[in-house]
Amino acid sequence: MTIEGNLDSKGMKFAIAVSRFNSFITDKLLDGALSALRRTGCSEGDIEIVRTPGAWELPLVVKTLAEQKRFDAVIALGAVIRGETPHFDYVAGECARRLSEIPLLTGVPVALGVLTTNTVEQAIDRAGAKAGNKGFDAALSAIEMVDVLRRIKQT
Ligand code: INI
Repeated sequence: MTIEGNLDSKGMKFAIAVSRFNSFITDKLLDGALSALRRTGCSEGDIEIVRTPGAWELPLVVKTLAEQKRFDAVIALGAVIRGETPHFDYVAGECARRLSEIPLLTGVPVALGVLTTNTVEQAIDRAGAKAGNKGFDAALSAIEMVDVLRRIKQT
């Protein structure tokens, strides 16, 4: 038997936590995530968007949202660009590491849509230019995770 999640988000509730730092990139990631949710059937009223100052602040906001149990999944969006910060390794590493702990603590899936790139060009490419839109991809992962967890629990 294979258990696999579908990409139908009708009736699912999502929170999107999106950082304002590098908003010229994160706005595109948000557009991508919203497009994926809408195109798979999610209603506008089932999506809440929360802004954070930067990627560093995402884990606490995502944890707070996940703990509320109001959402089937939380999508975290941000952009950490190496060229712009000597703190890249701390901000990028800690953000991803702490986000990864939240689903295990809360049981709520968290999709990682935080870009960590060496250059602005790479970030642009991954936010809808040449290399797809990682916000779109993160939202699809969230939808699939909600469905696959439901299916596992039903068996
Ligand atoms: N935050 C980001 O989301 N991306 C970055 O590239 C970045 N840089 O370059 O520093 C960044 N810094 C801000 C950080 O996330 C916090 O908001 C700040 O340190 C205040 O806590």
